[in-house]
This record gives sequence, structure tokens and C-alpha cells, in this order.
Amino acid sequence: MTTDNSSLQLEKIVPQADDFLPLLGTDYVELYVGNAKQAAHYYQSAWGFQPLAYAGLETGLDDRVSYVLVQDKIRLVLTSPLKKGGDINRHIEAHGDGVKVVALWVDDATKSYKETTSRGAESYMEPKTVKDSNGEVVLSGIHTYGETVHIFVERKNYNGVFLPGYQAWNPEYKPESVGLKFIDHMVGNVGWNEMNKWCEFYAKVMGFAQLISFDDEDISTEYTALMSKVMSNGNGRIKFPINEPADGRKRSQIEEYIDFYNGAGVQHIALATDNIIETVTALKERGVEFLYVPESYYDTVLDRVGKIDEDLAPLKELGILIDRDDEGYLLQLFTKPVLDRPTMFFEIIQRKGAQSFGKGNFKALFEAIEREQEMRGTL
Ligand code: TYF
Ligand code: FE
Repeated sequence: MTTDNSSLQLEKIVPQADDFLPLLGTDYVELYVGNAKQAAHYYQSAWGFQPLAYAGLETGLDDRVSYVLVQDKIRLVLTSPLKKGGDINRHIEAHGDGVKVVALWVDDATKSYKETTSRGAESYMEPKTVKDSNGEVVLSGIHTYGETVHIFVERKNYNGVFLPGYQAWNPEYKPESVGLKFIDHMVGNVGWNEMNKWCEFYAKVMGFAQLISFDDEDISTEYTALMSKVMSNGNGRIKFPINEPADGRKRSQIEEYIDFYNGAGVQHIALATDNIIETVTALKERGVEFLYVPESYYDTVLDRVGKIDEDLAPLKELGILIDRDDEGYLLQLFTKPVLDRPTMFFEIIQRKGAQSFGKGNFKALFEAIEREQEMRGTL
């Protein structure tokens, strides 16, 4: 286990003259959940998301309901089935609650569909135009790892609250934001020996480049191991690390995920803040549970990362992790899984120059995850 960043293979993102899939950002993330009404309440009350839009019986749907929440640039959609059978129930039965759609904001959803399917992407949704009195949106979609999909959203001719078919949702209950700003990266866990296949998918089908790679030497602890590569789109706004399990002495956290999720899927969503101390303080007050890092981490952390702007005391108090690369440093912290199954969790991240992913924290982090696995009896 190395804890410095000397082996980072950080290739600078070269803006491609001919980016065949220009992405403007993450448009929304949709989770299929058992009870969208209660999930929406959780993301409001614990995470400070604000109500934005709603679709369900009242808007003419008869088989599903969706709540849309927003915090700065982050949009979450929580969808539940209203009837027996169908794709959403099947998804929930197989995976529990989890991310179905990572929607990408584009200028041209028809071109995005053609460029990706012609390079081998499997179609999920042919381009279709949806309209209401606020204009029109073009949607198209392709499959990625597991049952996860990417939907391309072209909304340049739309000025409604979210998408046609949704009405504004404006309940009185609006707990304050916790200062989350945008999605920094979203990580996929894939099966044994599948990492390269999916990295090649992002390279070939979506024009992404590999930013960083970690092998099992970098990130194996005494017990568990994994490998990870970070794929990024041309302008660097979209970063998708892909993890696969590696052989270790005990069950890898990636294997645990794959077992409980029944396949590949989104493992964590990293949310950026520009004040991690305030954000994590607010989240903890509202009951969000984070991984515990031993206090001894803080005895040596400054020797490793050097001088930082923040006082160490509140970072230690909150258990926030610190890492540095040649561009600066970052502060990060991970929640426990936010679902009943040990599957998806969140990362809170504040970047102060560093564009890497916290490799110097992997040992402390993975040992913390292993302690949780131990308590679950799944290690
Ligand atoms: O996104 C990352 O690469 C970091 C570290 O199972 C990480 O957040 C990598 C693998 C993992 C948990 C965190
Ligand atoms: Fe991460």
C-alpha cells in the first residue's frame, strides 16, 4: 500500500478538436426506489435538497410516480412504481433502491444517440421529442454497465421546471440546503475482469479518456482489494471511475456490492461543496452517518499533505480526510451506505486544486469500510 501520489498517471485532458459527444454536464440522476415519497422526504430533510417537480397520478400517470429534488446544480429524481409488474418493480426486486439513470445534458440528443449507437452502444431509448406549454425537450438513451442507462437530455428549447410531463412541486416543508454544489464524479462497480471492457466502452463509444488508474497494489489493504480507472469526458465535467473487485484475503467491498446489487451499478456519487466543514456539520446534525476514521489518522496527516488552509481540529472532529497531489489538495468524507443493502453511498468532496481522487486516503478509507463489513458479517 503506497500512500503518496508519485505513481499517479495523471494525463492532462487534451481538448479534442473533434469531440463527437460534447457533454454540458450531468442533467439528473434518477433512482428507482420502493417508496419515492419517503425517499424524497429523506433527501430533503437529511440532505437539504429542495423540491422542484413532481409527476404521478395527479399529472396523468397511472403506473409510476417521480419526485424531483434540486440542490444548486444537482438534480435527483426518485421514482417508484404504482402498480405490480413492469421494469421499475423488476429493477427494485433485483437491486433494491439504486441508480437507474445517469442523465447527461447535451446540445443535440439525436446526434448524441447516433454517435454512440454507431460506435456500438446498445439503444435504450430512440430519440423522442416531448413537449408542453414551456417548450420541447429531446431525449434519447443508451445502456451502460449493469442495468444502468445514460439518457441524453437536450433542453435548449425548454424553460419549464424540469421536463414536460412534470408539474412544479412546491410543498411548504423546505429544510435548508447543506451547501452541496454539483456532482464531482459518479463511480461504477463492475464485475470481475470487467473494468477494462467498460473503460473501453467510455473511450470508444463516448470519446472519454483515461485520467488515472489504480491497481490492486495501490489499493489493497490487509484484507480486500480492488482496481479502479477514472474515465473523463473531453471537457472534464464528467468523471466516471470504474471499479472491479480484485482478489484479496477476504471479500472485496466491490464484490459485496455486486452480490447485494445483483450486478454492476453505481457505487458512489461524489457531491462537491465549497465548505466541507459546514456541509458535513449540517449533514451530521440531520442524521447522515459517515464512516469512522481512527483519530490516529490525524497524528500524521499533515506530514503527508503539508500545510492546509483549514484548522485540523474541526477536520478531526468531523473525520474529514485530506490528500494532496501536485496541483493542490482535497478534503473528502464518505457516508455509510444510504440504503438497506450495503450498496450505494455518497462522498462529500471539496477540491482545493487537487484533481485526483484521494489515493492517499485509500488505506484509511478501505479499512473503515472493512470495519463496517465486519459488523455486517459480510467481510
Ligand atoms: O472515487 C474514488 O476513486 C474515491 C476513492 O470503493 C474510492 O472516492 C474508490 C473506491 C471505493 C471507494 C472510494
Ligand atoms: Fe470518489
